Amino acid sequence: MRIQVRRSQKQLIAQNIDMRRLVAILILCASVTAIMASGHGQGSQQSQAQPQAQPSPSPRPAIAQVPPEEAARELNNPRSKWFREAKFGLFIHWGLYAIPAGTWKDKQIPGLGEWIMNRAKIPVKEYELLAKEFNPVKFNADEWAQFAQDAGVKYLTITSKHHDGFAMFRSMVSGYNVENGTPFKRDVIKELAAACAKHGIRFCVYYSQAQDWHEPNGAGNTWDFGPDDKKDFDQYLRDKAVPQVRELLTQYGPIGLIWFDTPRLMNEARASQFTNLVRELQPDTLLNGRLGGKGDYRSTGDNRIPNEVVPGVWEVPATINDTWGFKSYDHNWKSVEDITFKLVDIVSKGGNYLLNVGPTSEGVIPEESVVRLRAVGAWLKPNGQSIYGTSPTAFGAELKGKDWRCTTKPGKYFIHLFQWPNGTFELDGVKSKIKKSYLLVDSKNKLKVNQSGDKVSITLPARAPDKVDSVLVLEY
Ligand code: FHN
Repeated sequence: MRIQVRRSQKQLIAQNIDMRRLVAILILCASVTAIMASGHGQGSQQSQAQPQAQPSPSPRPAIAQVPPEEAARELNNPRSKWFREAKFGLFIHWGLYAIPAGTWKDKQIPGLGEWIMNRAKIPVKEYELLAKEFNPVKFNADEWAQFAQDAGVKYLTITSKHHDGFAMFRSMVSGYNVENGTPFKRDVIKELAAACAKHGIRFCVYYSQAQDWHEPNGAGNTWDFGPDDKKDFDQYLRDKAVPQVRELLTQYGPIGLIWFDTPRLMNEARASQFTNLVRELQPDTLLNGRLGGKGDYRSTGDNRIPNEVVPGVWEVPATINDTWGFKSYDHNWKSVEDITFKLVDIVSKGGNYLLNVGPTSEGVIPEESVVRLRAVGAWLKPNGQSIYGTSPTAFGAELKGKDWRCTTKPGKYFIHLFQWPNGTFELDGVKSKIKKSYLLVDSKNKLKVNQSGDKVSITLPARAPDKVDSVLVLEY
């Protein structure tokens, strides 16, 4: 396999900033135009499209590019250091929608599990009765945090309130919450925050700041409350969303990041109410890119992986099947091979992978998700140093295929081999002198390196040490 070595991302940014600025601005304009034209923009106030878990086949970019100086700002932000190093996070979508689990009045409702209220146009008065049934007696925060640790994720982001408006935490602002409005009477966010702290997992919360189908003035519920443009959205922000975010920031210790979503009706002024609150109460907390104002990092579209290295700080939110919230009949689980590849692929392009699980109404993370994520965690144990804290590929030609990927640290290339080559692995265009090479799981056994000019050839053992991804290290 023959490839060209490229300079590092930081060098490129530093040395080519002027030349690239114009190109980047043009790309940015094209990306934004394409996203807005498609009507799917995360920041588009016009977009009423109901999201799908799977990417649509449209050519819109997975993520809007930003100018190089903006990417550099994201990368140099000390607040985002832990996030840049973490690379792998666990998303949890859990709420009342886990009870119907995709079926309403004996009918399977198409679309995402957590969107059932909207898709079936369930009136608030009917939907809110689910709270009286919510009693997830098998929920064990410690087991969830242990699972997150076993899976090798470094942060966990849970829905503290999704679009249905139901808070999974004790709230003085609205009685429509898990502690005051259900037979369960326990604060899920409190228990999970404590368990994550114990297991060394950064605790983060998702909060649907704009859509709230329970509130007359929240965005999204047009079947009970009429069109959004007739609503007093600022009343909803003032009396529910902003005070609830205040509760999240004051009741549960450090919050790694707040994951806002679908910024309908949001604008800079409205977004700044949240930004100011976060900066005032927890200045270290990161803001994601879907608030409706400037965030500390950006998300791709759901399940959208860019085709190339993307400068800056970003994350791919992704489903493990085809829904976020639990659906009893969604069995389209991604394989361990696919998840591992996606993790490495995303990291080699400079991003984080935020992989979702949707627990049941009993408080159980589906076994199919557990088995798969534990397998990824087992791979990460000996191979984690090729993921956590790494930088993107030094090459790039490999991104056209799926045989291998590269992640880097100073003085090291980690070559992830998804196809085990027959005898030798060859690199072309290597400018540095390779000092040694070995398999990450067998670092004592040095492999034979032949370097002639910028061509490098490594002699490999006959068998791959890992059937999914064997990591070859080249030190220079
Ligand atoms: O509408 C939500 C959806 O339910 C889910 O929470 C995803 C996760 O990225 N965000 C929105 C759609 O993009």
